Amino acid sequence: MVFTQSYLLKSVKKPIRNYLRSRFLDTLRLTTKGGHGGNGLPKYGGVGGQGGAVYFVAKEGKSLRDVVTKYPNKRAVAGNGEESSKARILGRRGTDQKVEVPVGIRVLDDEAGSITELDEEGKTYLASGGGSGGCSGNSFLGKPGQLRTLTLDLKLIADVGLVGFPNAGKSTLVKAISNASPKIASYPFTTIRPQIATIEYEDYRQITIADLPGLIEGAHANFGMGHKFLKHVERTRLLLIMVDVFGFQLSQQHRKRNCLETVYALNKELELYDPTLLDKPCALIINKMDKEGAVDEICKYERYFHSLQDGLKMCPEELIPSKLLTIDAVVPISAKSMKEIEKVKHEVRTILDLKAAEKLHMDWPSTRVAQGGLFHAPKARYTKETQDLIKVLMEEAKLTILQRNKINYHLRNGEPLPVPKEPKFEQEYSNFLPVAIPRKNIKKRSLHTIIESGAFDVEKYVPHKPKEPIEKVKLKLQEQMSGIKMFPDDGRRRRRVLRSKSEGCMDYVPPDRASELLEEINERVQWLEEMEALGEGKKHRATIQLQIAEKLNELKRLDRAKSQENEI
Ligand SMILES: Nc1nc2c(ncn2[C@@H]2O[C@H](COP(=O)(O)OP(=O)(O)OP(=O)(O)O)[C@@H](O)[C@H]2O)c(=O)[nH]1
Ligand SMILES: [Mg+2]
Repeated sequence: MVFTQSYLLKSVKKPIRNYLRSRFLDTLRLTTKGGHGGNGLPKYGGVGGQGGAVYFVAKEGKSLRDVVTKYPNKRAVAGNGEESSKARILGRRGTDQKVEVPVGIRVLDDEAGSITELDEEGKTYLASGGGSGGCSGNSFLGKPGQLRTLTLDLKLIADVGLVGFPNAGKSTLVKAISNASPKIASYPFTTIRPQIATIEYEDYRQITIADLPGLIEGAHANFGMGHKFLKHVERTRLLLIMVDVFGFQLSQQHRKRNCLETVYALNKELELYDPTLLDKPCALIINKMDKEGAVDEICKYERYFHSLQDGLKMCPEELIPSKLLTIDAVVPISAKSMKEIEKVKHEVRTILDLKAAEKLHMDWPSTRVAQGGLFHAPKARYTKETQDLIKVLMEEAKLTILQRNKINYHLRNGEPLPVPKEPKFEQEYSNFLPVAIPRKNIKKRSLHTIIESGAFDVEKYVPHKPKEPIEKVKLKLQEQMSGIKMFPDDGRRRRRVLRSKSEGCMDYVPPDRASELLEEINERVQWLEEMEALGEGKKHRATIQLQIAEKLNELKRLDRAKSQENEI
């Protein structure tokens, strides 16, 4: 009997779904108490030490579970102040208690509500002050420290919040794009506690993503996991809404929703939790595109994803939200087969950067922001040695300040150095080129006038005359000039070219070479005499005498030839 009873009790204690027992804590009630002030010593006017204080200090990597481990009773108490004594008139201050809490904690008071947010590493909050030490002002009796009961509420800090129905493939996507390895299974609510993963890019940029437990229709009424995890998307900068291309059906008793309806349902749940969440930038991920018929399915609703307003007519009344999400990007993917995963990464980064730029009222890509930094990441890095070498080369090359600035700009940007360009004539000297000034009163010529001007006449073909050999031409010319026949007669009668008198040309009469030679000799003799008279004869005498001798020889040869002709 006893055995049966204990067996039954045991079986009652055993949890039905073990995996639902989460070690994840996101709220914790903690009692804090400042240290008691030490008593004074009236005999000597000694003052007791001040009681220690309890502080909350935000620390990266800590969890609320760590707080519970350190303070199992959920009480953090600071040390009491030292009592004044003969040996130590002024009592020592009690030791402070520093409670290390995770970054992202909101401290709540039962009466005052939210008091502070410890959303940065090292941020501190004084939870309970210590009591003052005993002195003449308080009859040398130390005061008790402050006692408070505070709630620590953790809101995860991630850049991207992943929201979707169960089984949509959220964890599969997180596994594909980040370093995390969350639990993946084909049953709903596989993920039962939020998990933060980091997406790393090739340029070492890191973006954190929060994988949240699935939401279901009616989560606001605490169905499924309820809304309790939605607080973790409050601090995210981008909502990643994920849906199964074939929609979602929790069980046979529930209605099947297609993928467009699931988007409206998620929209409604977010709105019911906090309508301001809908103002966040949002990307819609449609998963399981590898499944058969997925393309046909997505084609049915594709145009409504970009404008949810238009699709409202297809939305069941109970799912219609009063405020709609603005979807910045729609990315169909297959998380399981890792298809289009890079596109998700790219979209996430682009949207975050764009929104950050918009917040700063900047253009994108910015022209006003200095090169380098977040928005102008260098494409390549020049080593210090290369940069120094380029600087020396710039000095050597005596570049202008403008040219140096241009090269420095490329160095800073990690871009290839500019290639020097040959100045284009037209560009460099265009100012100097003659400008064709159009004539005033230009009249258009008619086609008839143009044809008459001979512009369309085709030139007649004139065959090219073969050239006479140069030596032959030279001999002919000599013959003409001297009047002596040097060119042997080829027996053919030469045609005399007679030009008309109207052209101003006379019949050609070869001059007498002998009289010509005599004239030339006389000219030279006279010229030499003149030179001799001027005292310049010595300079030219030899040359002129040589020329005269040559002419005389030629004259002799002519004379001999003539006498021979006469003899014949
Ligand atoms: N065919 C196919 N199956 C997928 C794809 N992505 C995920 N799944 C499957 O869908 C099931 C659910 O995947 P999870 O990643 O656990 O889904 P979840 O959205 O995290 O689910 P909860 O944690 O329960 O909210 C698993 O059996 C996955 O193998 C996909 O792209 N194609
Ligand atoms: Mg999951």
